[in-house]
Amino acid sequence: MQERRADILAHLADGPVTGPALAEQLDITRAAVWKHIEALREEGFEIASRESGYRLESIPEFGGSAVEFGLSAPFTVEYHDSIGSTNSRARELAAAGEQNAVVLANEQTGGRGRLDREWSSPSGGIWLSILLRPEVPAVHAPLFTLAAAVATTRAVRELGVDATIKWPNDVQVEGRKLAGILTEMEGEADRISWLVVGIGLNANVDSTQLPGERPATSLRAEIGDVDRRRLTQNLLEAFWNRSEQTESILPAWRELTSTIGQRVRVETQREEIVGEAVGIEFPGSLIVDTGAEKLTISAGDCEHLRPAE
Ligand code: BT5
Repeated sequence: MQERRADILAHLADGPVTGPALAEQLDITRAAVWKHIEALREEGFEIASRESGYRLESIPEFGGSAVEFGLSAPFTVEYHDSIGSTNSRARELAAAGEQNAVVLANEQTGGRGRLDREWSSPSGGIWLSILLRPEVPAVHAPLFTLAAAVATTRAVRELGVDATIKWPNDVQVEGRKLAGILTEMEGEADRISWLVVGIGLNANVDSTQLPGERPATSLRAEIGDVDRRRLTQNLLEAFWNRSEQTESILPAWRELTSTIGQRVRVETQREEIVGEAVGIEFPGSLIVDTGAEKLTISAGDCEHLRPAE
């Protein structure tokens, strides 16, 4: 959101304030104040003008300024009603030199999963990508994927959804996929240049619109429609806090996973491994005990077979 608009909203949050008072506090002209108020109204903020001044009556259900308003994380939020892929747009912002930016969409027409799979993104979901430039070596990148899974799981648990994480990046409810994460990055071995963490959360969408071997699920199917603005804020705040304390990510992930202790089949690019998932290690590798040996797997698709005896 434009910085001035954020300032105006911050002033309005404390109660009615007159145009001249706003102009003085922000050191801009009254005409400029009026223009910003009009722009906010166009974004869906209901702002009444009375004798006592401008009054904020309601915040839009969803959108960039709506999510930025009251957000306790240093992100700017660019909103699209419909876009190809928020990850692709965030990569453009990365190329333009930006950081701490979020691209948020109501619908994607070309949503992507891992390995160029399609990610179905109907209107009503929370499809977002977070652009960061963390000062860490490239091998740390998987931690941010895990942090996104932790943040998403915690945010939906607060709404009463019994979600768990399936290694490495699926948020599930009773074995059905509720959210997926796609991390992309560029950098040298010793330093990440940019990192884009894409989160796709099936929020206010019909689960019948979603694919998947076992049909996917949505928040609408689990608990009914949710306040996407608050949920997105909670998710972004949780992600930001984790990304600032990377040592907290693995312990938090272990608490929320349903993979450890399961018999699993993991398909990597080279082989298929079957065994008991016994742990996760920095920076996010799964340890599988095949009976003959313990293998450390850094990437792959994991299927839960049944709990290990
Ligand atoms: C993922 O891939 O789970 C990563 C999904 C990341 C999507 C976000 S949305 C915002 C950002 N912008 C993007 O373009 N992408 C990111 P993977 O683990 O490969 O799972 C993909 C598989 O999940 C597909 O092959 C389908 O079987 C299934 N799938 C597709 N759409 C789904 C949905 N909406 N919900 C649940 N499962 C889905």
